[in-house]
Amino acid sequence: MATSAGLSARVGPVPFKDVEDAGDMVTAVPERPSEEHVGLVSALPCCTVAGMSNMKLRCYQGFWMQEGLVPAAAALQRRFEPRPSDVIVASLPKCGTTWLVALAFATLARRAYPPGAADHPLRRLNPHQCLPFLEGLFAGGREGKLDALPSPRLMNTHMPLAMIPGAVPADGAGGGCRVVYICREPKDMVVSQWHYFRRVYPDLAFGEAVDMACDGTMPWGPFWDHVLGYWRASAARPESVLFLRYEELLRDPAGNVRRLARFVGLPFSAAEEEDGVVRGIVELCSLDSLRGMEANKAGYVDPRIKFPREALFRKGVADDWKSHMTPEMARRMDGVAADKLRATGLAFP
Ligand code: PAP
Repeated sequence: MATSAGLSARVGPVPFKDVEDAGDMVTAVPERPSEEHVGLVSALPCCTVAGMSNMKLRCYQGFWMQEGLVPAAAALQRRFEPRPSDVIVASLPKCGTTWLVALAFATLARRAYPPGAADHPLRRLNPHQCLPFLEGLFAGGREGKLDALPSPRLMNTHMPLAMIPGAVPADGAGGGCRVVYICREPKDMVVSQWHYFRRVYPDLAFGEAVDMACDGTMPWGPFWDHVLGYWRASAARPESVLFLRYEELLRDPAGNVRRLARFVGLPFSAAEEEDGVVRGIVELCSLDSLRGMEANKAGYVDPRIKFPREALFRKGVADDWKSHMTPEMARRMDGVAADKLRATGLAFP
């Protein structure tokens, strides 16, 4: 288990759950006292999602989020200080986050934890426990823990890029870190979201999930603005933002793991290729492998909201929308996509 003294001597990324559990670390990093945000939150546009126990979303700087996360977004923008060696895994929910988190951790930490090792953290922890979730930490005033992590830090967020200041500085400016973004065909994201949400909110109608995506009023939405923020940054600064697609990962997982490794400055050596390290990472992080781990069969993603961890590992295919959407729903979503993505160079064929 990690200790704060032991951590400083280590190379990152280290499994974040171990850091959280280390007693002396907890006392070494006091929580930030909560700030007064009532005025900020109550002044923002609001909408509720009926099928989700009237979940309240607020529109903050153009993006909808659960109102409890607005203070986290504000604190993150004010206080997050990226290190040049940081790697941030970013996504909208249900676009391949868990898979990419696992692949990124296995790739960056492969020297300390070869993928075949019996004690690999991904064999005892849910992938989300291996990375700090930025807005979760900032929501609880616990972001001081990030400072104690050894470099390179590997972190996870659903925040739009515009809300992670300094991650990708404007053209010509120095600094920043590296961001790996994953997106997914939006109709499949909606299907995945609906199945997931229904585990806690069984009354959510599929049509409501489609409406949320089309109207933009889904957590961290609008989809288009979220994706385009990262898409445009990847075009302007390809050395800073790697833009991946879930469908491409399905088609060629090994090729995309190699891309990821090159992007973070840790390309696989000829010896690693020969030893089957890439194949080992792909196998360790495959849906069947992760689904079979005890840590992913029990427990909750977030103990407060009670989404079972096993709900993160459902079907894992492309085009599942074909067995869920009416032709009219699909046409509507495709129409919104065509409209929002016109002349951006981004498309979901
Ligand atoms: P999150 O953003 O809440 O972490 P996320 O991991 O993005 O969720 O979404 C889960 C989806 O990724 C599920 O898709 P589905 O509902 O269409 O099946 C899940 O099956 C898929 N998924 C999770 N892990 C893997 C994996 N290792 N390989 C392929 N797909 C995966």
